[in-house]
Amino acid sequence: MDSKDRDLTIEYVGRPDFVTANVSSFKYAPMADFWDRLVTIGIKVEVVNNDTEVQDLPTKTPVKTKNSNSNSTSTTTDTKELNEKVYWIATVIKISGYLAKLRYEGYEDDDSHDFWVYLFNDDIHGVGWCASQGKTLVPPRNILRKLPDWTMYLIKKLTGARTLPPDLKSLIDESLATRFRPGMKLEVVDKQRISSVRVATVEVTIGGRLLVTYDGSDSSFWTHERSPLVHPIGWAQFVSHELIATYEYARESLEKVNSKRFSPDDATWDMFELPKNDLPPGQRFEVNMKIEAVDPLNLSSICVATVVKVLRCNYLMIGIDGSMCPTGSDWFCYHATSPYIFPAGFCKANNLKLTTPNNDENFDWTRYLQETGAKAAPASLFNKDIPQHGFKEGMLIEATDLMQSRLVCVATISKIVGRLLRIHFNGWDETFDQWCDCESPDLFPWGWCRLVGYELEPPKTE
Ligand code: MLZ
Repeated sequence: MDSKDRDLTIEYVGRPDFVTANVSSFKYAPMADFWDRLVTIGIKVEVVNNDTEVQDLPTKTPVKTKNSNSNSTSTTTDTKELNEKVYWIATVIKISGYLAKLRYEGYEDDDSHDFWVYLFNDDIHGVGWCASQGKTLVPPRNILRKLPDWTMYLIKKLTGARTLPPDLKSLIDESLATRFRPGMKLEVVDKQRISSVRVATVEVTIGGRLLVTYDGSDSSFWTHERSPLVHPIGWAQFVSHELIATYEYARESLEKVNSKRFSPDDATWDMFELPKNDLPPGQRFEVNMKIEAVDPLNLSSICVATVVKVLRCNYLMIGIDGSMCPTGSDWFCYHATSPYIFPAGFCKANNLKLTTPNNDENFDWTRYLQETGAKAAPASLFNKDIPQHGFKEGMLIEATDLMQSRLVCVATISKIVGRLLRIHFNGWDETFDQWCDCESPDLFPWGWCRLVGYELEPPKTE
């Protein structure tokens, strides 16, 4: 792993104006469902004591510390080998994504020695770990000077204290587990022709992200296993989506879906969270209905668009009015419940810029519908759920640049409209901004890159 991203993540987190989104706000982030309960302000941890000269200090006093959670007893020994890591207790003062600001026990209100750590780091453990591993607890020199009888102090401080669970490492590993593996086949939107899907093979998996290579080509694509752009084998044929593949594949893949018999390398339907088809009874999107939609090829823009095709299972093919290719190669597929489609008038109601056909400044929906002889899709058809996400404007996150999806970048939530977040990439022009759903799998908590071992793109500086 690059030291560049470690420094960046830690360097930023110490800034006074720095606010990050909580891990629990990200639906699909590792440990999102329990992190905020596990890691709270005030919990105590055992952390490597990097006060180097501490290594030379005599540790003659056998010390007993008792932790309320573990009931284990740690005894410091006087047989500590030189250069062996020693530890000390610290309290979590602040939490930022997967990082925490710690203060060594004994510094009380003195914040001048506070330091940030990745909580998943191998140097951080729950209280009781040193005892169980025969590791030594020694205070930093400053504290030792202040508190010669620090053992009693520690016992008092640790009584009833909360700490990290002893199995944190396995909880982390479990939350990073994926059913996708290199060699697996799936169907992925063709990045060169977004109206089609192609068969692709997984090359790399990392933190739920997938690097896939389109079969029969050298072209590859970074995406996420929960992205709406990836599908199980047989999906295109089943929902009647355009597919670029051999005739054999088309036939066999449909057979596989119908018989539910897949090859060992196939990504199967149970590996995907399929959209719910809960449209109001008797109501359907219809061809030629007008909507507003996030442009998948320019995610900073919400455009006037048309339902050009209705596929099976309520998938819709959509085209952007005024810029549709005559061949239909830039039509794109959103599910009817997608958070990226809106009823006509959505932008106006939310004071957002609507990209209109021919950039007509005086665009008016009523007139446009008359002129085109089309009708607007009824508002009742659209997904109106707004999850309780906890994101706030100004929060920093790590986010995939979906136009260059290899890049995970430092980003800020610059605007929130219901469940829609406007993601601004720090240092980059606003034309790089992208509208993302609050449940997008391409948004990550601060420290995620470091957690999974992926390079974080720093803000652009000039
Ligand atoms: N080379 C590209 C990189 C853009 C990446 C922006 N990420 C937020 C460019 O300069 O356009």
